[in-house]
Amino acid sequence: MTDRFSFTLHATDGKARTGTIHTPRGEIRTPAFMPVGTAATVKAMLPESVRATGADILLGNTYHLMLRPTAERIARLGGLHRFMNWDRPILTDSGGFQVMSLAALRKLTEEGVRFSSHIDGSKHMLSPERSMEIQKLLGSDIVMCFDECPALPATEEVVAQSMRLSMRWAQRSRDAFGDRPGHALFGIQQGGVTEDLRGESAEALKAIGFDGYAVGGLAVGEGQETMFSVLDYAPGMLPADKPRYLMGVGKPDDIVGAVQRGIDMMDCVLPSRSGRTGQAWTRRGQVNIKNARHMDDPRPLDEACTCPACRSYSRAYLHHVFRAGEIIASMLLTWHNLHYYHELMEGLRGAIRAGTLDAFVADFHAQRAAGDI
Ligand code: PRF
Ligand code: ZN
Repeated sequence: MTDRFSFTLHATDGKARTGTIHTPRGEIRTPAFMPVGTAATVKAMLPESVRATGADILLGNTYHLMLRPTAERIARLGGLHRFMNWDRPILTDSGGFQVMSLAALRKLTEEGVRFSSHIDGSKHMLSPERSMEIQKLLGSDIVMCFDECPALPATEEVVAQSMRLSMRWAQRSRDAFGDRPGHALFGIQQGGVTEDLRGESAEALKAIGFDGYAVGGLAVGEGQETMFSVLDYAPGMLPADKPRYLMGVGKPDDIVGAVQRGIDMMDCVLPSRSGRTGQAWTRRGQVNIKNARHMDDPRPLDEACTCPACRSYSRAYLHHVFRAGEIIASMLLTWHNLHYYHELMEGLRGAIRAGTLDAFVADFHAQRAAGDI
């Protein structure tokens, strides 16, 4: 254990990197996938089960927690780690992105965003200073700058103005965060799909100086091909000796492509959310457990998977409990999906260390092309 936040690179393979982020609450093996625990829970999972799937770190949300149960209440109860019974690292998103996608009556100014809660309509304000205060009250280990992510498609002028606002907010986030040993503050690059704007954003962030750098503003409907074309240059604009985090990504093939392009951390609701809608992710691609073809199938979801859902239950059982609306369906499918995602990350880390990433990625795509069954 160290009382400082630091990042050690172990190996690279092409642009891909593997390393360890050291925090006082434990180590994060990179490339890392972060399950999303929006409302102080990874839905349908106990924290010890999330850990058993291979998670080193969870993501929490400023926006949801400030509204319910409030950051002040969580602080009085000993902070988010104790509140939700997860003592390992937590990264919190800053709220701006969620305000824009969830809140009503938003009013954006230089100061910040005024909005009405999607829960009860109550009025709130988020600014760089308030977001830093909330993330401190929560006890977050990795704090994200307060930024604005423009909805795409948008004109280059709109994206440029939004990015420059986010860079002014990044400076205010840095000033408000102050010096908190053991806690990290990450900057967020914006600039849409325009290389010059991504470059301008990276230079602004580097001039301020952060403990890590996120690529924001992607996976907002531009499609994988466009996202990858931005990832061909965006991570290389950020410091090589700091973690690089791609926000809100993604499907397994998005993750593989992002890691190949130099990304170290990712988060996505997909494995947990799709577990609750009957979608499973396996080596062979996506499986819809609702499908009638599973009704009499005694085999597991994936005979090569060692998760509890695959070790002890048949496809027929998973199909049945899902169709019957039983809670265990969400539990088992979420467990399987998180296990699959973390096994994929472990495979990527091992391949980068061994210098065999190309072969690993070729095999990843070949197994998916073979399809389920
Ligand atoms: N900014 C923040 N959170 C985010 C994003 C962003 O651009 C995205 C974009 N995919 C997801 N979550 N603060
Ligand atoms: Zn499984």
